[in-house]
Amino acid sequence: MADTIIALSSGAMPSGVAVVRVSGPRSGALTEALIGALPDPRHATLRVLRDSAGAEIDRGLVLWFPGPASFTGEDCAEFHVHGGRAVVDRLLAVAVEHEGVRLAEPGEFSRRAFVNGKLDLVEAEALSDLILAETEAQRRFAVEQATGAQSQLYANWRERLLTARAMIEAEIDFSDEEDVPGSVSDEVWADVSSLVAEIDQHIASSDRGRILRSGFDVALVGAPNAGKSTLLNVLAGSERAIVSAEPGTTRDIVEARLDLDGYLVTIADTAGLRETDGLVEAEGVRRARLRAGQADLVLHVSETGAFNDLSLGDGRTIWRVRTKTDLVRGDADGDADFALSSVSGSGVDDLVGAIRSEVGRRAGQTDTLAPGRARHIELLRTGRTYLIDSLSERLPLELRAEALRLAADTLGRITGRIDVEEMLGAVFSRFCVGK
Ligand SMILES: Nc1nc2c(ncn2[C@@H]2O[C@H](COP(=O)(O)OP(=O)(O)O)[C@@H](O)[C@H]2O)c(=O)[nH]1
Ligand SMILES: [Mg+2]
Repeated sequence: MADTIIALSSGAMPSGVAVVRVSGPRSGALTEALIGALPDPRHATLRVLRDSAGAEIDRGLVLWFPGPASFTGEDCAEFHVHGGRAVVDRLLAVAVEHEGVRLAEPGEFSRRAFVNGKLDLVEAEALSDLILAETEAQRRFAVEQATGAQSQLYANWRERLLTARAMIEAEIDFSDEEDVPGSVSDEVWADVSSLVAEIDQHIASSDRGRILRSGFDVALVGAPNAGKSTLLNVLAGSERAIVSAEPGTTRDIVEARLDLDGYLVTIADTAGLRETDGLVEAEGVRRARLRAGQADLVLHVSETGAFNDLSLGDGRTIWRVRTKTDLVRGDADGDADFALSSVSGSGVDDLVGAIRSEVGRRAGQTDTLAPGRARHIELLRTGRTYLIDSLSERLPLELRAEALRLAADTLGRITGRIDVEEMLGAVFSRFCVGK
């Protein structure tokens, strides 16, 4: 018999209410032991919860969800008790005294829901995203994926490939019979080619998915003392980074997370770029370059208006930001895109406004689905490689059909339809306890 698992499923205590969730075959027996007779299924009922000696633990709403009509598909119960540490600790302690009942591991409820076919992997991941969502765009992205639209797309692709493979195998089987009509394979390969194009387009939108899900990454870089940390603090609206007239103060990367029009924007303050003998500062400079090399947007900050080449490689969007305009008179902006003073505040709104529109543009307003997780993108890329193999006319038809099967399996792994046992641990262990 599977273990019956129990955990606090609601957030930080103390709180008005805490929700403790139980799932597994002994849920009913445990609930009866705590409150007496089971309440009607799915009806919130006020009950006293008692330990085995009959002493009251607390009183609260109890819900009984007999499987399979429950979140996990198993028998489940919920106890809505007062959100005090000691209340919840006592309830959990009393519960795990029962044979076959133990505390849940991170993500274990969702994992059971997946195993019992209540959710596919994409939906389970989306649920975890929904719980972690801090901004409106993240919430919308997670909801879209949680409702299965993305899963449906992959299921359709997989279906097409399985059909294609069946047609090719039929052709292989009948190829020595004279009266088979003209090859159907041209049509099949044309469809596989167009599927490659669709997958390419989908992968190309992964930047958008990543920005929606993980946020838009901005890196502040430039010479020491240019005013990077001060600018970060102004953008964050709080003293996040240490500001000092002494050059080389910032070594670690300091981040501020902003919500701009519902999009999560992460701004990273970095060590000033300069040659240095200090080991710690040199490491800071290395990290600054690395971060800038991966950022969605680099703000190149300079107090002089002179901007040396950052040599960050191709594809970086770099904006030149002249700082400390309160200290200079007249026009000395050089070739800056923005000029501002973190002290007087002038010019700061222009920069924020520009970041706002850049994020909106790059995150896109369209409804097309975008993959937001590295796991999905990796599998899409692998699937695409198999499709390219299948299109190779140099290969015997048997191998081309096999490549179609491998591609279909790879797409099946995204939603978890295909042997996923080995990656379940990786997916669900990152969930929080009680989920
Ligand atoms: N007058 C003026 N001083 C500034 C401005 N921004 C930064 N500073 C000063 O310049 C010095 C270096 O700033 P900091 O933000 O630590 O530079 P960082 O090394 O690029 O992080 C500090 O003394 C700041 O107070 C500004 O807009 N106007
Ligand atoms: Mg600094």
